[in-house]
Amino acid sequence: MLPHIFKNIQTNANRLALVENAKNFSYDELNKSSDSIALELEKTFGLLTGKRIILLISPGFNYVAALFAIWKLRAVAVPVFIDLPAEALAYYVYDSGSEILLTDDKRINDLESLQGQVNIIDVATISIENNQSFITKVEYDDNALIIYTSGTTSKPKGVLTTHRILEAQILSLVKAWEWSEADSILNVLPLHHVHGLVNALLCPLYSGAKIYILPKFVSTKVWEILCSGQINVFMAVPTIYAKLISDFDTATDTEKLKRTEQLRNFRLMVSGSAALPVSILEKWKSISHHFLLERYGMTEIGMALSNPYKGERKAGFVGLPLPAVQVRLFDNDSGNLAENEDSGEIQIKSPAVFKGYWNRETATAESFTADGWFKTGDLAVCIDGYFKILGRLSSDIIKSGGYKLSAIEIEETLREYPLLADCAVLGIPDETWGEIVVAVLVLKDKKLDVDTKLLSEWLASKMPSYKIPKKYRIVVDLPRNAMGKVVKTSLKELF
Ligand code: MCA
Ligand code: AMP
Repeated sequence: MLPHIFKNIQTNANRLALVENAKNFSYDELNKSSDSIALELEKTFGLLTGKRIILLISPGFNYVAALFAIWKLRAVAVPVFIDLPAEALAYYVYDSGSEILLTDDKRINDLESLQGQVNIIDVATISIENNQSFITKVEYDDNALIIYTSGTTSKPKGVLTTHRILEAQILSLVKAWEWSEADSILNVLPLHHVHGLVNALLCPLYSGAKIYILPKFVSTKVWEILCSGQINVFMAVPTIYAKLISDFDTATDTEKLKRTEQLRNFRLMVSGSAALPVSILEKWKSISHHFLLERYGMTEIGMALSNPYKGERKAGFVGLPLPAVQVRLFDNDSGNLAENEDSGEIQIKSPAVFKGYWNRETATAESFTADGWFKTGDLAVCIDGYFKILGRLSSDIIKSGGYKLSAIEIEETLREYPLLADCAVLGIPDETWGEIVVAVLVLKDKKLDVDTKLLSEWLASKMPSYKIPKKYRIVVDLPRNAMGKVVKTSLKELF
């Protein structure tokens, strides 16, 4: 993927690559800036081949320049959530074995507690040397990226991909969705996940297209850029469409007409990362005249299923296998493939499947069948060739606003709170977020109460804010089955 992108950067040197905060950056500027960062890092730290480097930079030019510098150095980029508290960051530094953390002025002053554990570099202070280029020896089978994902174990695991795997993920979408250099996308997604990073950043850069980038989703700002006449592609999670719809509903009739006219001109609008409710699809269709293209993917496999770019899109379905992706539905009860229209676990083989979980051989081996199919943990049916997601095999995985959250991880952190004897974390359905995280608490001293505002503040120092429960209930004891396992379904009634 990188060799192609760098050729592309040179052939497209004068083309506009990124627009951030009304400032334009060409492909050439990206190239030069990433060269300067790579030169500076190599000068300071020596050869960095295979070394992991944490990327804690807001979405924008500096992020992309730093990412390319890491790749030019043949190092491995580890992007993390930009607002991650320092205490939580320490886990990613330790787990990935990163010796360098690249950041910018937004975070540079609040990372003191990490001094001594990792070398912290503010990329914005590296001066751009226009007359010196960095000669990269990057290869397709170099490790390229580690993206952390929550699972059914307590701590997030790093999903490792090489440049070859990344290129397979990109090419499949470039072909299927007909990306070209004439495209211009608005990217409002976080860049520590595949959706924002691969689908909405690397696909356009691979194609020589233009990216309008926002560091954070702000509904009014997004509407403004969508209606600027500069954009023809948009991708988001269902929650973002829900938020845009509720903003649209408050606009004047003239404004509504203007927005509708602008959206009509788009080439492509995509939804993914979580189930798109048909109500949102219908409402967005009435606003934009676009039948959202819903697709299905996962950090470990890139995108696997997609409604067609040309051809029939079906509401409530995630479509058909993407180019080079083999998909099967496996009935884990019978140990056979699901037949006819029966449900089964989605299992995948493709050149876009990850290399393994970072430093976790057992977990990697367990995530594949003996004959090499990746087990997604998602349940689906296939009707007339179109796949429909029915849910997850594990109820401990929660999808909120497109983020995958682990109930077990949140529970383990909660249990460290001095006033709590036990807890159970679950996801409950929510119109805007898909699901929201809620927690049921058992107190050590049953006569006392717990201030849940203080509890949330305590959690905010340990985990990203999107993992913090939005509601709490206190019970005397958690209901358990004969095996001693908490019966979470009965706890849902409390909410
Ligand atoms: C923000 N909050 C959330 C979430 N996001 N809580 C639960 N779930 C969330 N997803 C918290 C905030 O920290 C804040 O907490 C409160 O909710 C309100 O925040 P608000 O400002 O209204 O939200 P926001 O900042 O507008 O964020 C909503 C969002 C964001 C834009 C939908 O969550 C987002 O960018 N989601 C996209 C995630 C994504 O890209 N997932 C892809 C991974 P407080 O009030 O306490 O401060 S999946 C993937 O990559 C696979 C491969 C795939 O298929 O795509
Ligand atoms: P992540 O592990 O964060 O990459 O999220 C991947 C998970 O998101 C998948 O395993 C699915 O459970 C879910 N997902 C992604 N796209 C869709 C979709 N279109 N419909 C339903 N679930 C989806």
